[in-house]
Amino acid sequence: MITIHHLGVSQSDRVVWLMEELDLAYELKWYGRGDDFLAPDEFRALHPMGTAPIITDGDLVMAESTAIVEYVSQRYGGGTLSVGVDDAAYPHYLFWMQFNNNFQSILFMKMAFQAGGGDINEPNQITRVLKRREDGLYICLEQRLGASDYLAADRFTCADIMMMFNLTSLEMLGARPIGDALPNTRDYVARISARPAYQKAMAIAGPTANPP
Ligand SMILES: N[C@@H](CCC(=O)N[C@@H](CS)C(=O)NCC(=O)O)C(=O)O
Repeated sequence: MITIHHLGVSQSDRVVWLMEELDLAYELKWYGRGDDFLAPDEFRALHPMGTAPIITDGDLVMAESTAIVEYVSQRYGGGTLSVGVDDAAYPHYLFWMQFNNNFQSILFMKMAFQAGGGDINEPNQITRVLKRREDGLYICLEQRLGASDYLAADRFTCADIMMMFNLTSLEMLGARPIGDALPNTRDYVARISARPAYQKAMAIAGPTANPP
């Protein structure tokens, strides 16, 4: 059985959500964050990456949520929440599965810039690049969600599981609030949040959940 090594308030809630969508059994092991909000030594000892999520599956120890989600979907979910290479939506699936790391690289660059005393509103080469790239991410989301109810295909897929954390939990770290300025994305968040498996997963392991 897969064990999800879950760090409180983290992207490992995606893996719990996927398991609930697929109705798969799993063990959940909680780890609390330290005073520095980072993963504790016990968690970091699991894998050299030291970032959440990490899963163990027999001898396999795996990090990186995009890889974990696709692994579980294909190996244990029959690929029903993935998009196959022969499907017309396959290029969209590839793009939106990678979007998470693009999205977070811009956000963390912005955070690092601000933590170093940078003023994000002062026009210079760095702030121009950051703003242009950040704008691009949200324009891309709005356009896609104006044309499709789901990101990768005309049905719910793993790409939607990869996206939600960025549109909800990451606001606390400086991601743009998803409100009236982003109406398609706002409606998408409402649509996906209504899924029973999402609600169950967030109650178990979401940002406001507590260890059992
Ligand atoms: N690209 C990685 C990012 C993982 C990541 O940054 N995880 C954060 C939690 S959301 C983490 O482990 N933070 C604690 C730390 O770095 O010690 C993934 O998708 O798995």
